[in-house]
Amino acid sequence: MTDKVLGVILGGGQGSRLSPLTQTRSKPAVPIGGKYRLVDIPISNCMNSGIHRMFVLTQFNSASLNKHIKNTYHFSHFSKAFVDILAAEQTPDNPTWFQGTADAVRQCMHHIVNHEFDYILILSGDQLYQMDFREMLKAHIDKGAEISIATIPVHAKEATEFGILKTDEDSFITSFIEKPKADLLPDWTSETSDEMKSAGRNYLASMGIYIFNRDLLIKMLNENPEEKDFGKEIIPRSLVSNHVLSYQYEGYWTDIGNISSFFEANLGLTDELPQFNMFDSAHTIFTRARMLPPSKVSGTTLEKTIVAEGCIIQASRVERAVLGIRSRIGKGTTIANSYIMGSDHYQTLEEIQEATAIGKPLLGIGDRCYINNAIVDKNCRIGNDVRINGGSHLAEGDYGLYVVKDGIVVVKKGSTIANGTVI
Ligand code: ADQ
Ligand code: ADP
Repeated sequence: MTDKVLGVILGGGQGSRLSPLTQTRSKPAVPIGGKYRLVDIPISNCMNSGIHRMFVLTQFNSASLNKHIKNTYHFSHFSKAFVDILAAEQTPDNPTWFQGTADAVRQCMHHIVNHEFDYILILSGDQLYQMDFREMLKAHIDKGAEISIATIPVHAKEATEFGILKTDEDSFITSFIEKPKADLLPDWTSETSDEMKSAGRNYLASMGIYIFNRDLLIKMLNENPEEKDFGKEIIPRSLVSNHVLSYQYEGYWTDIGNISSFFEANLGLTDELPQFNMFDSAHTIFTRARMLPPSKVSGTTLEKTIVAEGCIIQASRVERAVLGIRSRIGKGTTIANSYIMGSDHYQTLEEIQEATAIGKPLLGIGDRCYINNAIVDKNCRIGNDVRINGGSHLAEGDYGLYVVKDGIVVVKKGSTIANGTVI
């Protein structure tokens, strides 16, 4: 049945919650896990579920997203597979940006309906999880649903950030509220499995993953053009006259829409047994094949560290860190609890000699640095003897070359941090 499904990945509005990582690129292009981009996660979930036709809807059509999709997702001429980007575009009927998730799909519908499909699978672009959508589709069809929503039990302290719902005994949704205020929560508990209950996960949250029957989605988007959002408007209204199924999922799933959740999701990959399994050959995460050289490490103690391809590491110690492609880390440096995204290119020996002669920091992280609780975006030059120590003692804000958010220091893409700087 998966050949009757079209995937639509919501690639993000302005991405302000992930700023400054989204300052120069669109959200789907933000690097994750050392070598992937955010958009690789939903695309890989689709591919591993046999869904090979998808659109990525994005507000900003950045060069890096285009390049990544173009260089990564190649299919045989004999298959119908494609991954296409649809960016917000001005047309005579539509002079505006995407006004919300439903509006994004509405504005792209004239492209989407050119393809044959019975079901449309709508996915968020900023979640980390591995899910087999075939099982969700099977439940949708077997139970005669018109809309299915993937749901997950959550704790009270998270429940206010999600769409929360209640179901009948057949798992059809009877009521839904988008991001309820804390004082409303007592009315919204659900019966969950013993395992979930013992973890205090007594609320059923929407994962923002929807299957719609084609005609119903077209009808709902057309009949009320002022409805901009699935969670706020379309889903609550759909309950009035449609069969909306809750497809409950209890595996690992996390929303990575802001800096601290993005940071934790990345560092979580360094756990001894990470909840998100990158080493599962049944759930390959696809990304660009870059043909980089293997990484070279010298004199470094590595603890719980992910090292992507093409790195040159001479640090003393790296602990609980993700080192992205082409990372260069100098001698005597210590890195802990940090995501170093790496670089888009190497410096030539001549460039290195010239920069060294005038005391200009090299691409990568210099000698004798200490970096803790930080995200260093791509192509940064961190000089020698730099100390970056993130934590709650730092005042939040934008300091030009870096920002502090939730105690995490985020060094902006391409920044040069002078020798001896202390943050
Ligand atoms: P949120 O995650 O708060 O809640 P939203 O901010 O609308 O919903 O984002 C959903 C997805 O759509 C994200 O991937 C986002 O980047 C993308 N998106 C947002 N605005 C967009 C736009 N204008 N154009 C293109 N893409 C856009 C939703 C549901 C909740 C549910 C949570 C689960 O509304 O009910 O619980 O997801 O995370
Ligand atoms: P981002 O990670 O910020 O989204 P892009 O994907 O747009 O960045 O840029 C990555 C690509 O840019 C790399 O694949 C690399 O080929 C190229 N690139 C960027 N800067 C340089 C440079 N100075 N020299 C050579 N190639 C570069």
